[in-house]
Amino acid sequence: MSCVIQCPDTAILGKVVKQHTLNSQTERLKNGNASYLQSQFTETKKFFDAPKKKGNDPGLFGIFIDPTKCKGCRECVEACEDLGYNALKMIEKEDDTVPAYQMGFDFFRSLPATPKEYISDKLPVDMMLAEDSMLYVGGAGSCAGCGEATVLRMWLAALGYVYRAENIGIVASTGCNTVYGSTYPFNPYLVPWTNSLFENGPADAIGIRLRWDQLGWQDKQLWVIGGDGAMLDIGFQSLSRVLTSNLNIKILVLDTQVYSNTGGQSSTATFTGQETKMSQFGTAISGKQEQRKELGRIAMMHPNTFVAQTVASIPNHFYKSILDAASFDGPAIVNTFNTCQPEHGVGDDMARHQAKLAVESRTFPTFIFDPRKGDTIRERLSLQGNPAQREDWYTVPKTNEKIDFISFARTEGRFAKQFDKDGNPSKTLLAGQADRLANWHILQELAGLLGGSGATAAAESGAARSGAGKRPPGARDGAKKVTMPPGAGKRKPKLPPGMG
Ligand SMILES: Cc1ncc(C[n+]2csc(CCOP(=O)(O)OP(=O)(O)O)c2C)c(N)n1
Ligand code: SF4
Ligand code: SF4
Repeated sequence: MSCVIQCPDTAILGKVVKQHTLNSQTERLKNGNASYLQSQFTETKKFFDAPKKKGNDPGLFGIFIDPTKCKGCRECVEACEDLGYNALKMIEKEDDTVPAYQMGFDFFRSLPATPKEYISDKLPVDMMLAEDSMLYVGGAGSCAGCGEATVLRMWLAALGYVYRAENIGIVASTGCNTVYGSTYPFNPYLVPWTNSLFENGPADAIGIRLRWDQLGWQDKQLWVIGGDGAMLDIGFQSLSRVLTSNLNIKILVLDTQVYSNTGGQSSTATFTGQETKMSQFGTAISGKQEQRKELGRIAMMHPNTFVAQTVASIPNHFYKSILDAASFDGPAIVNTFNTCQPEHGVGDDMARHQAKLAVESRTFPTFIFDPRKGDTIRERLSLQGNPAQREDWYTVPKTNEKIDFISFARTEGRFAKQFDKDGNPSKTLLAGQADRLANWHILQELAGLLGGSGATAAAESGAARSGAGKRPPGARDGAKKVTMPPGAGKRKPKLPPGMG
């Protein structure tokens, strides 16, 4: 199912069907395609062997491609290969292949939905089998392989599965998402969507929320989406206002570390050493010199606010972040790392891979800060999702290779000029490395995994200047507890009727 989850364009879908249903559907076909279509379904351990063992009806599993939506990014093949299945391969769109795949997809659509008994509520990845999850249906004008589109699909899948389409509304801040999300005559969303301006998505949402609450629609999900330009820069004040409002407004940030839609200008989310349209690599400056602003850290310091940072390539963490944000009674923000192929200088099939590497290399650590978990920051903050949580860097057990920010930068075109002909990193990139380590140390310290009051300050002040970023002596000696106001985080989440 990884292929289905990771496809940015809803072009590859899976279904489970019972043998007698498949037989009756293919028997009705008069065109001689019955045996071909039967052969597209197979017996798997999960849907066939396991139910059979328990004495239940086994199901047959099939995966189908919609040739009208597939942009040929190869993300599905990469995801499948990474799991070691190698079940998919790319073929050309030709005059004889397209009609065959269209016929297969039409048949797929004519079948009934996957029966509920094959979708486990305990396995978030199963959600993509449910019809209620299909709220981002493809047809968007995004680039092939765009990381943002996969995040939008998975986000709406989780919300649709739990809350249903009729209980969801979107306020979009101008950016790539509004352009590919509203290019006439296509509309990838099956839920209401509105766009005001680049800078005021969160402010727009306050008006909608207040009106919805007047109408008694307290349980409906209202989400604002926007890029790092919208949320960290030009709409930052508006965002901060929402996070201080105690209102049930949720924010999804599509962080591509640049203003993607207008051609890749730097934002405050841009990494040190990254080359962008406003931080070119040349004789005067060599790529971005400032340190990245950490929206997640800033958001945590707002009162009674849920904050998560996550990636689509770790689906369980991603779905948990979205659903915990959705059930939180108050403002919630989920910041996601998104690959933007033209601006990051990576292949069309690399969004999943690069997001995973961004986590492993501390470039973009995952975390969940949930005020419901307790009164102290360390009780509220979980660094789950990151490998080797107590270490500076993660080392791959099999190869003993240390994965750091420089390893990540080596794989992307946006940092290419920061390496000399022998592959040595520049001073700027070393400063970027120190900045990423300093950020990681702050998160470790807040989560209670790194002690010592001087740890953060020493790491941060050294980061941009020297590229050192060393862990200070005695750093593990138990962090001080930070107390939150009494009663904070004790409110019970409200769910729409029937969803407890
Ligand atoms: C006030 C204002 N300034 C500039 C623009 C032009 N503009 C439209 S989209 C955009 C960039 C959006 O970047 P980001 O929010 O990071 O989203 P992305 O496109 O990267 O997903 C800019 C500068 C605008 N619409 N309004
Ligand atoms: S090649 Fe890309 S668009 Fe086509 S099905 Fe695979 S992931 Fe989806
Ligand atoms: S420019 Fe980047 S963010 Fe925008 S659609 Fe293309 S890949 Fe996605």
